[in-house]
Amino acid sequence: MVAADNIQTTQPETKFDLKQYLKARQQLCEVALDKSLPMQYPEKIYEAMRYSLLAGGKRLRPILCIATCEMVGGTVEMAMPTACALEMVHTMSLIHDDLPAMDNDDYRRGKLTNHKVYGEDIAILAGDGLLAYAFEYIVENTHNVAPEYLLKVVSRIGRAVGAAGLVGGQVVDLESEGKTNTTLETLNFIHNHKTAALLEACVVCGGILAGASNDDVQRLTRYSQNIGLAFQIIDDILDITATQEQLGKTAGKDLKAKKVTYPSLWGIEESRKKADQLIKAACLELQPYGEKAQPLVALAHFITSRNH
Ligand code: GRG
Repeated sequence: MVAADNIQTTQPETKFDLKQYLKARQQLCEVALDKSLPMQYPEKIYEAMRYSLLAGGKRLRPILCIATCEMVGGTVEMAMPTACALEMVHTMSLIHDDLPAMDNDDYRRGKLTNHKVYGEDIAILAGDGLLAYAFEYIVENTHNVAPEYLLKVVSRIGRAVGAAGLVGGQVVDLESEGKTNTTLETLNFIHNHKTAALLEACVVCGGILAGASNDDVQRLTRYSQNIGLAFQIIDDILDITATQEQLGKTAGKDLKAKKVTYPSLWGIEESRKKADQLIKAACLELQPYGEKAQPLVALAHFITSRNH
């Protein structure tokens, strides 16, 4: 697990202790994720699925889901199965992204990638297994939530994952490989789909589970789209400025691949400014929730202050 102690928490406006909050929430998520996927026959595939699911990471997606559910009036228990499912989906996208046919990476979350340990065949199947299980897990394990809300959640996550979301973003990313004339519009398309779509599903589904109104859903959508793009801008900056040890994966990959990124278009300082503006806009959407929005406000600031 990524230690909460390594996290910088620059949020001037609030006394909210993000470090403590993240530590407690990460621990809750680790326990829930471990329980969600017990070992069974055929052990080989469960071992491969658990290897990546329990390899650490910031657990930002489940924490966003739980925080939003609580802000809108729900509980941790209502959100936890969906939160775990979102981490399963995120993990499977990382396993597939790291495959030789895609990004061809050897390290992820500070460990060897899934295919390096289990082979490409099992890594593909581990990703498929996690994706299918995520949907089953929500439906079978969520209690005290109206079935119509669960239907909405399942539909939202399906949309975020498929060709209208992660898959679509990945396809355009692959098409842009080796091209130095990728436009800002295409770059935005890639990251709105590859990165922001799943973050949006985390936030909006957390809200839906707690019975969010249409107005809530619109606010949460705008909040999450803004933090999603800011997250990617910072990710691009970290690819240049952070070490492999800090990132837990190969650093400097974008430069090496001559990939168009936000810092390559705008420079690092301007990119940081744009990310800060997006975070400000995101937090403005949360004003109606007052004190209850503190975790989501702090999480938004964490996105721009993180160093990994
Ligand atoms: C989802 C069906 C399906 C297929 C996958 C491979 C693929 C299609 C999409 C790629 C998605 C991808 C890897 C996007 C990058 C998202 C991103 C910025 C990941 C890093 O997230 P962090 O920093 O990582 O939150 P940790 O390890 O902390 O969880």
